[in-house]
Amino acid sequence: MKTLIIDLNNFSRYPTLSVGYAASILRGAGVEVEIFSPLTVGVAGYPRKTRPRPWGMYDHWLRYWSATSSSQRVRRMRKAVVHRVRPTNDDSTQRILDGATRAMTSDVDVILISAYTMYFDVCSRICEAAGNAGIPVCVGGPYFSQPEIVEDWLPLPGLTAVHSGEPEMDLVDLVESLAAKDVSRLEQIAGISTSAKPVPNAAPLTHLDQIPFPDFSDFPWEAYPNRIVPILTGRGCGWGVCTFCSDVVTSSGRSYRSRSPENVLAEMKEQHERYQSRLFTYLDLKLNSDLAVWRGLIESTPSIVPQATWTASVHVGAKDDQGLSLAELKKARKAGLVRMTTGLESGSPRMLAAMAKGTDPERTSEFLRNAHQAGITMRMTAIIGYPGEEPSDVEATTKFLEAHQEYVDRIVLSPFALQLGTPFHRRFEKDPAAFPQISNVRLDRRTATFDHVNSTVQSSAHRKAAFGLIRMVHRINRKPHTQYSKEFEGVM
Ligand code: B12
Ligand code: SF4
Repeated sequence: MKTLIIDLNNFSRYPTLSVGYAASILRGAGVEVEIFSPLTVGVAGYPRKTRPRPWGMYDHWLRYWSATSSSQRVRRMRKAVVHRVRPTNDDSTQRILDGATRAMTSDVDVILISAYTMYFDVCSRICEAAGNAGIPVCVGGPYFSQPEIVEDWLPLPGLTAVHSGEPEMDLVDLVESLAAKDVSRLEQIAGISTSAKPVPNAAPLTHLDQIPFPDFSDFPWEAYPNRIVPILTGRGCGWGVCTFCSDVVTSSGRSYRSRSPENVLAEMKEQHERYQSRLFTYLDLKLNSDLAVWRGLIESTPSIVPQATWTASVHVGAKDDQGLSLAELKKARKAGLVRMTTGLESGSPRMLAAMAKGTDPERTSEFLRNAHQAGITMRMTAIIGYPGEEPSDVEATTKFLEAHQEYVDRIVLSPFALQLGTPFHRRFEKDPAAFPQISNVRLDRRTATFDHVNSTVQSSAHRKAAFGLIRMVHRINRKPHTQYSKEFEGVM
């Protein structure tokens, strides 16, 4: 039996974890697997933020202004421009379709597509081609955890089923039922929706150590600038309550579960040997969620992979032990941790409380100084325009960054996004009157976000404060590359 996996995550810096897991599980059960990656037909992944050009500040301001404009026309024009430069544009869609169709040879029994919602158009054309060739198709991915997305995709002609949740334990059964075109067996699988029967997500996986290590052997390693291996030590986030966060409502992010430190270290060793790589990126939303894993990594990595270099995301919680003391950060640096990312989101305690961020600017400040002293470069995310934000809150973020510019390498500043399924969205859905700042709300199912007008950001005082913040962000982002930020440029 042969399964074709189409990877529409398609990142340009390293292989896709979910696809590596699927390949490994299916091969382990004797299923023949072929992977189609759009990189092999010259379609670049989604662009990630890199060092801006000197004039980038004005470009940033224009993008911010057009994203938050109250004029629908301006926002529509912005979307059209963005569409043209993305790998979902017409040229890329055609190339992906041609490549995927070529891969649908007569010996393919089943097609699995792993997709972001932005790839709806190309998926619909792939499904149609598969339907014409009589090959069953199942689609899955992070955002199929949301019923609105499942409902949108299910009617696609040629699509047999949508999967919501983590399919690892059922994947072989899933592929066999699809190949046998046995719909009643297929519908027994948790998380499988068919046009006849949309269902809720499969329950989150519990015994993560039972999953085999991902197989990245089919990925076009020569297409990446260097060999970075992605690893995930757990699913979800140990904090998990930030109101704006869509990561913790995705298929694999819905609750926090962890692997054992031994299992993670064994994977690191095996992947190092298989792919001759010493570069790793941990995809965990909060690598310091389970302190036994975090401490296991900073303790044992040097003996497992000497001279390993790696990156991670952490959450600097205001309370309790976070595993991020100066001594621990120094140890982490010695173990190869060269770049971390963490969410500042705002420098205003009032906004952090509104977001349920669980952080405190003073503690974050201490953390940044310590990380810098330990020699770890730092990337931070920040949000502008969270509903109810005053110009003085924006100024607090600018001041925080100004005071810490020496310790921070890159800032990703994003306008508040109302994302489908987030705690903010579900609250808004129940009681829109509680958020008088938000109006003209319309779901864009292709991006799983709601277009809306946010009056918080429309005043000239807020715009002025926003410009000051963008200027500060630009100053930080213009810092020259360090050796390590170069190695992981565009990764995080
Ligand atoms: C790590 C990560 C990245 C990494 C690597 C991405 C990659 N391609 O490997 C980086 C940082 C590069 C990145 C970039 C971007 N990302 Co990203 N990323 C994530 C993150 C945090 C984890 C993804 C991951 O590996 N999870 C672990 C694996 C095991 O889980 P999974 O992918 O969900 O797969 C499981 C299930 O979904 C399912 N599954 C997956 N595919 C299939 C297929 C079938 C047939 C079946 C049955 C099941 C199935 O099985 C898997 C195992 O359980 C998610 C958030 C999240 N919590 O998922 C966002 C997320 C996937 N990213 C997102 C976005 C928007 C982006 C960007 C476009 C952002 C940007 N503008 O820069 C870029 C695009 C990158 C690209 N494709 O080129 C969105 C996707 C939203 C959407 N509408 O679909 C997410 C969900 C974040 C969010 N909450 O908004 N990302
Ligand atoms: S700490 Fe990060 S991943 Fe965790 S809930 Fe908050 S924003 Fe989401």
